[in-house]
Amino acid sequence: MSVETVLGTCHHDCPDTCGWIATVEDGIAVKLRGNPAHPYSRGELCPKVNRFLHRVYSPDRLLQPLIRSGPKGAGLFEPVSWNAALDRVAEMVREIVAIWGGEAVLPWWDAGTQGLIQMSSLDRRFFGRLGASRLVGSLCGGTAGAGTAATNGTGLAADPMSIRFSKLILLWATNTKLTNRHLWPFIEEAKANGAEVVVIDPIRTSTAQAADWFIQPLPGTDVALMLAMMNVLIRDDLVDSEYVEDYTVGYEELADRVAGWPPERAADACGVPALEIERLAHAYGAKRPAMIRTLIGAEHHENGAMFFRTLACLPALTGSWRDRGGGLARSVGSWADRNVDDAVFDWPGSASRRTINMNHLGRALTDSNLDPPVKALFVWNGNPAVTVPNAAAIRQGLEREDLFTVVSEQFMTDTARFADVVFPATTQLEQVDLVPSWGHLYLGWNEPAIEPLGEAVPNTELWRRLSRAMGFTETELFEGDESLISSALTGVNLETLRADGFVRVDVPEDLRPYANGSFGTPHGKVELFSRTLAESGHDPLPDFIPARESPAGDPDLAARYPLVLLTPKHHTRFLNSSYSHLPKHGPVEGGPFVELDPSNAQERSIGEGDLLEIWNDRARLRLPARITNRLRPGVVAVPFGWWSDHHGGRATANSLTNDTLTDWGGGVAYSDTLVEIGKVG
Ligand SMILES: Nc1nc2c(c(=O)[nH]1)N[C@H]1C(S)=C(S)[C@@H](COP(=O)(O)OP(=O)(O)OC[C@H]3O[C@@H](n4cnc5c(=O)[nH]c(N)nc54)[C@H](O)[C@@H]3O)O[C@H]1N2
Ligand SMILES: Nc1nc2c(c(=O)[nH]1)N[C@H]1C(S)=C(S)[C@@H](COP(=O)(O)OP(=O)(O)OC[C@H]3O[C@@H](n4cnc5c(=O)[nH]c(N)nc54)[C@H](O)[C@@H]3O)O[C@H]1N2
Ligand code: SF4
Ligand SMILES: [Mo]
Repeated sequence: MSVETVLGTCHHDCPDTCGWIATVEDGIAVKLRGNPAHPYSRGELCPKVNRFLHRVYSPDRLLQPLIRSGPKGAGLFEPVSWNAALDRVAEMVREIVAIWGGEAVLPWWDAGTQGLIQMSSLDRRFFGRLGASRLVGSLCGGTAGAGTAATNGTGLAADPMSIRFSKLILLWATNTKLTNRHLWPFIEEAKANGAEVVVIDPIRTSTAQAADWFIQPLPGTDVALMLAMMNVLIRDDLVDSEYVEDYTVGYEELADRVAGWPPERAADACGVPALEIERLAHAYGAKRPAMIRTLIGAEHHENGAMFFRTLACLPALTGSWRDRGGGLARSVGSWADRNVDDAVFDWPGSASRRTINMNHLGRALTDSNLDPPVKALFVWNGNPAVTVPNAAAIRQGLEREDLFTVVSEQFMTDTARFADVVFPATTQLEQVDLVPSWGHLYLGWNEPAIEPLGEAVPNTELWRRLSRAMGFTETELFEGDESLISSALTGVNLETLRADGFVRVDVPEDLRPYANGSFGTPHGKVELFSRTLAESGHDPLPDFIPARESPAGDPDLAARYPLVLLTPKHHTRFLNSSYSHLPKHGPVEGGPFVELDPSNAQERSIGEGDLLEIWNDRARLRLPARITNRLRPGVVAVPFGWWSDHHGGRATANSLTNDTLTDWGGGVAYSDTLVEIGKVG
């Protein structure tokens, strides 16, 4: 018997990017565990990926190409040969391009794998060569990055691992214990050294329960809270005036603006008592090092970019960037650009093509004025029928008889059910990749541990095969995987990386990016006042404007739909929609439900477990009630990630959600959703 161990890296869209070790016996992976040598994940995986081999070897894996044999969405398919499937796609795409032009083809992809080449590499060349429409916007992180950059000039942020040196930790709109679990031990280390942990979240999450202090604003109102914090910091002389003098612009204008936001005014807007706001501002102004930790929870609001733009002003006022364990820690993905340049995958001329925001997939598929209309859709690394807001419009679009849909997947997802052709995709155990991380400063290597199952292929191989089927001949379209990886890397020794499984991004151990200014703005200073924002039609200063779809934003709408709906990540065994259908995941988590406060339940005579209807103009869902003390009155929650089958074959959480784009950054405001609920029968 041959036994070997193979080093790899988790590919999931998760900040932790854990290192793993697969044990392979006679070509079959029999064990997957964390790599103890990995400096960040330190030998642990998670409740999802501890069961990854069940996913890889699931009897439900798609292992052959399929062609639709029933009505769209029915999930009826017949297996066909790769050649037959490729020929069908090539024939349809040629016809569509001949009649409608290349822009009638739309690629849609997300971060189902965030590996460098399997997330997005040869697809850019393939669709560039075709002249297809270009997908823009972001379901995750784009708004947070753009908001932060409006203040700091770039999205570059503090090293999350330096949180171990902090004395005050503000976990602001992030559910660390669930979504970023490998950071928690570093927070515990700080706590053991006396740090205070504050959680700011509209939901009393498991992270909030583990905190020293929990602050519960109404959803989408934090900017008011921040404005009042700055009011107090300035009023009570808690500003680092030297830092402000040397490294910021617009302090006077900002001071003027926040003077209009005393804690009492903010309290009215955000529902946090004025005294608590004062206390928070005082703690933030006095304790050092003070780290603000956030990921993407607060970006999904109509004022999502403004949240991050305003948040980034706080460490500049207190000079907290000077401290190891201070500043603002969010995605560190852009630090990886020191060693990784994915622009090498671009295709010349693509930049001029028509763009479609990925969050508006439903609108694009159903817009009769779109010229040219979307006639062919390719989806990989994502399950938009479940994960994109206003999903009812997406389903309506996917049902179009004149739309040709191609999906590359590991499983028959809600999206894949609507495909005309499905291609089987490999898992991370079956493909080579390099995985940059947005949660820590290590690049991970992923050596394939086993041969591809059945006829599944990595995404890169799919694009090579499609290029061949289309009769394209440019050599760039056929570049091999290892060559793609090495062409994008600089300053990394591939042999060492392969042997170790990870390498630190080329940044100092003590990374304090803005201790001495050096912000990414043209003058190197923090823009408390932003001329760039003014020029693009935004308020140059932080300000709080309630979302249109919120109780304060549209009283008429709120009269019909008085409850704010949050649809958060909730389950330890789910990664977005990726695991809810698997036997060791979905059934263990129970099923979807509506969570609400006892007062809202009482008003409507709702008891625990009652079947509820939850609805707005977009959709209606039926789910059992779960009455808890985790939400404020007026806020309800439905967990995200369940497929339509789990909802009785109907709408999912995102059928209800708002697809208004964020103020800037190209994201989407699914957390500004209003609904009503009532007991069925
Ligand atoms: N178990 C598990 N882990 C995951 C995932 C998963 O699906 N399951 N998904 C992964 C992915 S793709 C990502 S991007 C990360 C995301 O990681 P996080 O950003 O930590 O996760 P979210 O749950 O999206 O949002 C965090 C919190 O933001 C809160 N929030 C929403 N609106 C507001 C607001 O207006 N103000 C404040 N203060 N808080 C608000 C929500 O209540 C939620 O508790 O998690 C990753 N990790
Ligand atoms: N209401 C609501 N909506 C949300 C969120 C929320 O909290 N609430 N979270 C948002 C966030 S943060 C995110 S990141 C998005 C996630 O949205 P999606 O990216 O659509 O997330 P997943 O459901 O994980 O779908 C990933 C799919 O990629 C497939 N896949 C994985 N690896 C490969 C591969 O190598 N090749 C191919 N071809 N396929 C592969 C998986 O099988 C899976 O079906 O959802 C967003 N939508
Ligand atoms: S999903 Fe996240 S926590 Fe789990 S193994 Fe992958 S990177 Fe680690
Ligand atoms: Mo995400």
